[in-house]
Amino acid sequence: MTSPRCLSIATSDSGGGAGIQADLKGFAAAGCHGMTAIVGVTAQNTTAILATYELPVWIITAQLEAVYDDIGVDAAKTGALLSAEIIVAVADFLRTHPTPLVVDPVLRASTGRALLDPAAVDVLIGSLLPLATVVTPNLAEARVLAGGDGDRHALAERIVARGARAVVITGGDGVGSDLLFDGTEHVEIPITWVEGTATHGTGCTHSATLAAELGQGTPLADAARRAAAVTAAAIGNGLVEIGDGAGPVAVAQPSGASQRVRTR
Ligand code: PXL
Repeated sequence: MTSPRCLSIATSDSGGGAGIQADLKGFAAAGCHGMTAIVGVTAQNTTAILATYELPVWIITAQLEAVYDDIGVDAAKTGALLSAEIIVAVADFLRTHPTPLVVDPVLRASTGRALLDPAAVDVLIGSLLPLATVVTPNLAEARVLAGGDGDRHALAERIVARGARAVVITGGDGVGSDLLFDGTEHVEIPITWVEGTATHGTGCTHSATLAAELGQGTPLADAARRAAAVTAAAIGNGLVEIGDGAGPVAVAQPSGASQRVRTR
């Protein structure tokens, strides 16, 4: 009996709030075995990213090979990928290892620093979107991916036209719902608005939970509902006392040792 195997391809946040660290907490909360292919490291706390370091592509691919060769992956997610070179390496690998894939198109930290070279956006659109089961931009990221403005329905349709199989435009920018578009139907996913200042890691928690659900075979709309609910609760539980800036969200971890069983 094994747990669903979920992989985060993303960047470390030394402050433990977002990135790889949030993804692992999200996977654990969803009862998955979490794994990582770390593409870079940030020196970061709740107030700022002080430095960013990209890992060489060979060690990123080596991490992916190590995990896929022995363990296997039921679902993966990407987070901050930092550069065009890294996106190309990750996309080349995933193209030959088809996997249910959540692409969280992280462009910028909420504290301001870019987490993707702006020149790499076209590479993300051209090489990673076509591999995505679902892409999870916030509204600002959706405008960039869609290449212009428009209402959420129009943005979602343009993003799917650019190759993603489905998109969830996350709310939280004052919008009371996430919007799922699967290429056919627009589905509003209501979000329980939770007042809270400890919001660092919100997007990562959302996409990690979505990946964990897809890895367990949950249908996309149900997986998106679950991701919205878990993320709202994690903001409600957020660790406001941690650091001087926006504290990390806190995902409720399972109380017992029991994990969901993966069926082959
Ligand atoms: O929330 C997006 C994100 C992803 N990855 C890393 C981050 C952030 C936001 O700060 O630092 C490493």
